[in-house]
Order: sequence, then C-alpha cells, then structure tokens
Amino acid sequence: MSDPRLADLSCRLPELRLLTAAGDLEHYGRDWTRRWIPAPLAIALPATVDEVQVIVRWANEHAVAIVPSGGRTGLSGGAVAANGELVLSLERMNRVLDFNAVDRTLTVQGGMILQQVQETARGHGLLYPVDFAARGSCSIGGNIATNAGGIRVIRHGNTREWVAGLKVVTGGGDLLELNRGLVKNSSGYDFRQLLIGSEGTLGIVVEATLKLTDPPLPSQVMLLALPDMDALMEVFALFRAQLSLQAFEFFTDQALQHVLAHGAQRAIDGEHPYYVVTEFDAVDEQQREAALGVFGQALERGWVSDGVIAQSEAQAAALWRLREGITESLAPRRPYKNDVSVRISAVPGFLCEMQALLANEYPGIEVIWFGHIGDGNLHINVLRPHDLDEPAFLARCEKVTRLLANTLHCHGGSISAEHGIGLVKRAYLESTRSAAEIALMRGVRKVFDPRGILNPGKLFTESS
Ligand code: 2HG
Ligand code: ZN
Repeated sequence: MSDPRLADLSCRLPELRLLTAAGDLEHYGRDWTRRWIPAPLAIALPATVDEVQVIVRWANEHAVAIVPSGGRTGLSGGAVAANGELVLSLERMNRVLDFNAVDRTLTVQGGMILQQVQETARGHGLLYPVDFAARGSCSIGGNIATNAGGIRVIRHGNTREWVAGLKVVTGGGDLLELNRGLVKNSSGYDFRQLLIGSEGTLGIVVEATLKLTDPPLPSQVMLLALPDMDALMEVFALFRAQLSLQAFEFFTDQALQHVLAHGAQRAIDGEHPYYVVTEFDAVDEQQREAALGVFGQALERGWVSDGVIAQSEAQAAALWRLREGITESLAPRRPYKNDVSVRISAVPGFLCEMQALLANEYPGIEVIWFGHIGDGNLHINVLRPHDLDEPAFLARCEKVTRLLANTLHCHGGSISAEHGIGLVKRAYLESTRSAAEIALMRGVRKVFDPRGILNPGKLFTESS
C-alpha cells in the first residue's frame, strides 16, 4: 500500500480485504444516481464487527471519512464516495446469525441482501414483509439506514416497524447493542429508532434483529385504468373500505409507455391517463367474487375505465412488472429523481397543483409520475430533453425541485419519503425540517460521531 494511511490500516488488520484497483474504486464509489464521479481512497471489506470497529478508530485517527456501503441501489447519493473517502462495504458480512421461532425474529448481518432475508423468512414459514423492486441487490443495512418503504407499506409499514434490535458501530468506534429484540422496552431514548433512517451518519449497522410475521394470505392482483386523479382517489377509498389491500400503486400513461418500450407486455388496450396496480387478500371464492363486485361498482360510477384481474401467478407478475419495471426502463435516460410524500388526503391537490405549475413554468419538460399513492408517496422523475446538455438539465431540475420543495412545504409534505436525503436532496432539507430540528440533528450527529467521519456531506453539509 503506497498510501501511508492504508499501510497503517493493513498493519492493524493484516487480514482485512482492501481494494484499490481503479475498477473497484469506480464500482464501489457510486450508487444508482450515477451523477458523481467516484473517487474513494480505497474499499474495505471487513468480515467481522471487530474489524469494523478497528477501521472506524483508524479513520478517526487519520481523519479519513467513511462511506458505509450496502447494495448501493440508493437513488439519492447516500452511498456515493467522490471525495477520497474509505468505502466500508458490508458485502462480506451477509450471514444469518440466528432464527428464533418463539420470538419470530431473524438476526442477520448488515450486508445481507433483502431478497435473502425474505427467502430465509419464507424458509421458516414466515414473512419479512418489506418489499420493493431492488430486493435482489439492496442490503438490509442500507434499508435500515434509509428506513426503506416500498410497495407493501400500506399493509405493513416501513422498515422501522420491522427492526427489533440493532448492533451498530458509532462514529466514535463504540459498539452499541440497541433494544436486543425486546418487544417492550420503556427505558429511555430508543436509539434504535434514531439510527433507522440516519443514512449512515450516526453509525454503521453491523447486525439487525428483524421481526417476522405470518405468511401473506392468498391474494389477487388487478390492473385498473382510470380517467383522472379524482377517480383514482375515489377508487382508493372504495377498495380500501371493501377489500383488504396489500398494495395500491399508481403510474401515468407516460410511465407505462417507457415500460412497454422496455419489453413489458401491454395488459389494457387504449390510452388512459392513470393506472393502478393493486393487490388484495383473496382467500376464497367469496372474496374473489367480492373483489369483482367492487370493481363493478367502480366501473359503474365511471371511476374506472377498464381493468384486468390476473388469472395466474405469471399474469400477476406481468402486471406487477408494469409498475416495478418503471425505474429500470427510465434508467438509460438518467432521470432526475424526486421522492416526495404528502398526507394521503393531500395527494390530489398537491398533484394537480404541481402538474399545473410544471406545465406553466417548464413547458415541454417530460415528467414521469408514479409511486405508492396509497401511502401518499409519489415518485417524480424528470427526463432530460435530448436538446439539453447535462449541466443545463441539472440547473433546470434544481429549479423544478425548488418549486416542488416550496409546494411540498405548503402542503406539509416531505422532500424524501423513502429514498433518503443524501447528496441529491440535502439543499432542500429545510423545506421539510425546521431550523430547530436541523440544529438538533447536527447536535445528535456530534454525539454519535464527534469527528464527523461517517458519511459526511450526506443529509447536510458539515461546515456550519
Ligand atoms: C420505486 O418505488 C422505487 O419503484 C424507485 O422507489 C422510484 O425510480 C424511482 O424514482
Ligand atoms: Zn418507491
């Protein structure tokens, strides 16, 4: 190791796997945002909690920043290393440590891939219910760091609801064992909850004890075509009142066009402004009949223009692909991403106001709307027009986001619903959190990470 700091780290941990090849720096230094040029100092792949602690202490002594790294599927620049940081990848810490059938918990290392968590739970006849399209690549530690949500929040809530215990290494190098899987624990501040959603700025999640639940009931998947947003909200209210919803997701016709161009199969003929993919419990014939009845009511009232009910698992997967394939289909256009939330009741007002504002201020700009409308979480992807270069596009997007942030502020919403703040949204944090809150956040960070070595620059700038 030519860098004396790395030589010292290798000396302290001769077994530690350290990567410095250009390809590795590039691979581990970026996440799915693709906006920053990766430039980490090196990549460390510890295999034990002890190694993580030694690395953090070494980083404190040498004033080297650490970027904790999972699957790097994040969309807000939270796992980017563009400033000579050490990327601390948890990918080798990916084992199951314990399954407890009585407690219904699964304890895993922080680098375990979400899909493996889900499959392990299934293998025990139980369910880990947090789910989203990046399941095959994202890590549980990253899910916890961003309080990831996804497509089943309407039924099961966010990641926060499913963490019974955490082991974290703080920015000072201490190992904290938080809540230890307890169901009840009224003994002061719950640091576990504070760590969830802290975007790697307070501690590194090395182990998590996850709650599991009953396996899902047999379900049905339906695709609906809708004429307008008011109708969509009526359908949501009707379906929520009459069926037991597992998911209720929406996308626009523009979003659909991108997924179809990317190889998905059209399921409904004609052009409709909005679509919903919904999944609900359908245990027996009676429930399936009831669902058809509810669909019939929506059709009769003109809230739905067309619909399809999946008749097989393959068809259900094909309908889900129309929604889950949107991100991948847009990726080649490197969209500017927004991930916002408002209260469910505020969705139609917010959406109409934003659409009108955007059409007025930025005619011709292509904006793709989709998301978890049943939770009030909308994804707004802005696409670069072919005649605009990247810097000009980004400058325009910043303006759009400022507009969005102001509108969200008026609607009492959040600039990040489930992706985190990261580098992408840190300039807009104050549209969602008050000055007093941000001052407290900075203070908390100082307590957990006195030298500010954990993921600096994400969430907020370090200077003030
Ligand atoms: C989803 O809901 C993800 O599919 C990604 O949160 C959203 O690509 C996006 O903007
Ligand atoms: Zn989402």
